[in-house]
Order: sequence, then structure tokens, then C-alpha cells
Amino acid sequence: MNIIDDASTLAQTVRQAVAATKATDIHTHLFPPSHGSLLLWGLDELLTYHYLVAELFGAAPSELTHEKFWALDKKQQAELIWRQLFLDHSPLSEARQGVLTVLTALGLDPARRDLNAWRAWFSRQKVEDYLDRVLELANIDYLIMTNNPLLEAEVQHWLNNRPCPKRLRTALRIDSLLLNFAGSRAQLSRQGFSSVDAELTAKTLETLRRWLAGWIDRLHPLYMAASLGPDWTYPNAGETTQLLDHVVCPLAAERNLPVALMLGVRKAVIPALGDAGDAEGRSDIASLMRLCAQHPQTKFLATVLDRADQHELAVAGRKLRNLHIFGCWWFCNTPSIIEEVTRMRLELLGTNFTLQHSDARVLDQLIYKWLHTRRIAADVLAEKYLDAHAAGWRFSAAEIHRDIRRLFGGAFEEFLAK
Ligand code: FIX
Ligand code: ZN
Repeated sequence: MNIIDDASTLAQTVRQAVAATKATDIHTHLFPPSHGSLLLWGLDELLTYHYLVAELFGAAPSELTHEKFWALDKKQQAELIWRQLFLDHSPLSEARQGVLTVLTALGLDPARRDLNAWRAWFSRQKVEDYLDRVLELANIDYLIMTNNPLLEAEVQHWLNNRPCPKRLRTALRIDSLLLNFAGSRAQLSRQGFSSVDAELTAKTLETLRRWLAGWIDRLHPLYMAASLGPDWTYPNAGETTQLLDHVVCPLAAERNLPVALMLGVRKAVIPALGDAGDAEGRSDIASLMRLCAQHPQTKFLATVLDRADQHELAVAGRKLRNLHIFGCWWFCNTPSIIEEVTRMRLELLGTNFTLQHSDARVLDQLIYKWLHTRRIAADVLAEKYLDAHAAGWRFSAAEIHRDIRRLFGGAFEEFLAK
């Protein structure tokens, strides 16, 4: 075992390991190329990402109403965002810098400021090959999608057995069931489950377990997931508690599938903004801990949207062996918060957490979301390894690579296999 004796070699080895280690992207909104327009990619999709749509209305003159923006076609929307957020206001936000990182990584010089030249380049890419190229540039071994079994636009592709590359794995997204059971009954009926009463009777709960088990058998998901709002508490007298207790958690335990809970999203606070209209709030981590304790045979993954909840979540991750903490989600996926949260999690959890997920909605974003994360993680990790070195510990390169892989997906895979 070649032990590293000096601090500068140690820091260099850490940085090389962070750059070289394949990451598993455990939460994205990407789709197989065979699912057609569901898979977003290319310049105009990058520029009309909902993070940038939100920023647009903070920069554009008030004459630009939401209605006027949505009346534009995708190309016109992209050009407006380019003008407002890159030319008239400098690209200093994370989402804007992400576009620049992607262009540079693809060999398209952002300083040229030439949308049409870049569009021409993208038009020459074949999506199946481009997918592989993006995964290589982002240094990802595989990614996990978000697959909603109650969304007709998605369901049709799975029912028609459209091909899916092995590097795209599934996750069953069940927000609609947990939060809008009544509104889910029509789609359940269309899938042949018409005997679902409006009430969550024992018969209905059994039917819902059968329906969900059918989707597990069809999609072979790595986990089931739901995003819940700041108002979520557990337990309570509502349907979400009943569905967690009598459908989701028992089935998850039976199939050894984790339940991923993404806490703190305040949905559609500005409906006119579409996907950009969500905000965030504090979550009740005590409810998460009660759920984990109530279902000790079920494994839970969790991430939170509010920066202020991150410490309490990390402490919860120290207490519960069936809880695994992951990612710097959405409004926490910014360099300053990734740095703060990763440092805190290393200090509280060691390597027992998953450092990041991209949440990419546009394929090309994988490049910047992972490049930016690796840049920040390398600094924080080098600091922590140097602290241990200064305290007298000595590392081998193999141990460092082992640790980094754990943080980039290895700990997640160990948790799945538990
Ligand atoms: O609930 C989620 O999976 C969120 O990540 C999305 O709804 C959100 O729009 C997003 O893509 C954030 O990055
Ligand atoms: Zn997401």
C-alpha cells in the first residue's frame, strides 16, 4: 500500500481522484432518446431552463409579462434570455455560468457570442451519440431518471417498451399518488385499476399496492421518490400518512427499495412561471425521523431544499441507519452552499452520504453540474484530508479513491444493497 507522506502530494492526489472518479447521478429529469421530446438537450433548451426563466423576470423590463414570454417560441425565448441574462446583464449566476461551462466543454467558445453558430453545431449531433459524449464529459457511470407512472406523456413510452440505454436507470416518482390521490384515480382507471374507491379503504390500499408493484416489476426502479412541501408532517390523519404507512413503505421494504423524500418545495407559488414558479420553505425533519423510526425495515433517502435544514438533516443521518442523506438540491446547488453543506456533512457523517446529484432537466447540464461540483468538492476534501494528515494520519492513494467513490455514488450503492 503506497502511503503518501507529504502534504502537497496528498492534496494533489485528492484533486486527481475527485476529477477522475466516475460519479453516479442519483436524481435527474432526463429520459431515454427513444422517449422523444421528453429528453431535452441543445442550446435553446439550455437557455430556457426554468432556473433562467425565473432569473429573466428579475432582469427584463416590466413590459415583458409572463404571458408575452410564453407566447414566444422556444428559439425566441432563448434569444430573449440570452440578451437579458448574458448580454445586458452579465452571466454571474450559477445557472448562467453553467451554460458557459457547457459551451466551453463542448469546444464552443462562449466569447464568440454566436447563438446561430452553436445551434448549427448542435443540429449536427445525433442524440444517441451525444448522450454518450455528455456522460463521458461529466464522468458519470450511470444516471437515475424521474419516472412518473401517473403521467400519460411518460406512461405511453413504457407501455410501448421503448428502448432505454443501460446507463439510464429508473426511479418511480409518486408525488401524484401521495399528494393528490383523488386526482390520480382517472389515470389509475385508464391503467386498468378502476376499482379504486375515493376512500382509502383496505381494499383500495391493497389495489394501490398491486398497481405500484406492477410498475416496480415493469421499470425495475432503484428507488421510489416523492417531493413533499414544508407543510408535510408525519404522522397525521391525512391520506399521505395512510399511503406511506400502508402502501409505499411496506412495499418498499418487501422489495428492498429505498423511499427518497425531497423535502421543502413550495409548489407553484407563481403559477404563471410554470416549472420556474416553485419556491421553498423549512421542512419538519422530526417528521422524517418519525417516519424512519416507524418503518425500520424500509430504507429512506432524503435531501432538503432549505439551506437552514441541512444541519438538522445531517444530524438525523447520524442517528438513523435506515436514512441516507444526498445531494445539494436545486436552490442549494450553488457553489457557496455546496461548499458549506459538503464541509458540514464530512464533519458529521464522514463519507456516509452522497455528495451530489445534478437534477439535470437538460442533458447537456450534466457537464456543468458535475464540473462545478467536482471543483468545489476537491477544495473541501483536500482541506479535510490535510487536517487528518496534520493530525498524524497517513493515506494511500487507493484509500482516497475508495473514499471519493463512496461520496460519488458508492455509499448510495452500499445503501441499496443493505
Ligand atoms: O421535485 C423535483 O424533482 C425537483 O428537482 C424539480 O421539481 C425541480 O423543478 C428541479 O428540477 C430542480 O432542480
Ligand atoms: Zn428533481
